Amino acid sequence: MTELEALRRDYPDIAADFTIPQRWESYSEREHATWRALFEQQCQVLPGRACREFLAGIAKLDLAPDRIPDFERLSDLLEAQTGWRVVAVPSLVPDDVFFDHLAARRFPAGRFIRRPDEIDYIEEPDVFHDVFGHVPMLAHPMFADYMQAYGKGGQRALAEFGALKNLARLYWYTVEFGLIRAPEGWHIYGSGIVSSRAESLYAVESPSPNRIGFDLERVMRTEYRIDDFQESYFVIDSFEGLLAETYKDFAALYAKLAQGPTYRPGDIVTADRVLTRGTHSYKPGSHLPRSEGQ
Ligand code: HBI
Ligand code: FE
Repeated sequence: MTELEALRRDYPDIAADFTIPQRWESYSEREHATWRALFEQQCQVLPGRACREFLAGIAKLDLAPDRIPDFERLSDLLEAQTGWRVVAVPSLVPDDVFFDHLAARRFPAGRFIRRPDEIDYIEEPDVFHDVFGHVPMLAHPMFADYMQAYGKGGQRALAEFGALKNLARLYWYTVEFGLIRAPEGWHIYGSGIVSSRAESLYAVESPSPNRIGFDLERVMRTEYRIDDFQESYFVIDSFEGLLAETYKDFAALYAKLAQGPTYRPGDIVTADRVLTRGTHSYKPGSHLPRSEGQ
């Protein structure tokens, strides 16, 4: 049975591109209340910590605590800004499907919302992570282009052995867990951080993680952790600069990456522009290390 056929049992109306109708009317009051609780919690921590482009996106897209957004209405506002739309999916979709959506400027967002007992941590992306975490940055023209470039890069990387792993690391350390330079230090733009209260505080203020100036090859050589706060964050100077990196010859880069070292999540190397060297002392819920692909 294919992945799509398996999903069809729970989602009879799933399409070939893994999209489903959002059925906004079907959200319960309890589900809207979960959105509201998460939204209000983040509004308390993000001013002064999230970058201004993220906060501007929230305002431009009329994102508000009262209700889970209706994707059609949200997409109309987003499309007017950058040409992107948001489509509903069950949760994680296969890599090729994900890349095809991004390359077409469609962001696949989980339809479900976490249960109240999962407020602080979920394994699969829900509507709060996907819409609150990812969509505001898609209202920023440079970032919108960067995400599409990632989708196109992914389509090509699928054909090249090993390249997907390198590209997925870039996504992880930018789109999901990226920081950007600010006059007073660094601000958050990564969706995995902005959608988590605890990691928003940790990423900006904790002395525990390394904060290292972004370098494309360095990031593509660095494994990541999926089960705990990041040990290293990579700090970009600007979204213009990040987008410019995607115009590099990735085929030559992948060939180079096939040789040479792979770094562990907490490593610091000689060539790094180190902004803060982590103490690694604060390890919330630290369990055994687990990283990508394990
Ligand atoms: N699907 N819905 C969804 N969201 C993601 O962030 C996502 C995905 N499928 C694959 C994927 N991410 C990554 O494995 C790729 O970026 C490599
Ligand atoms: Fe995400």
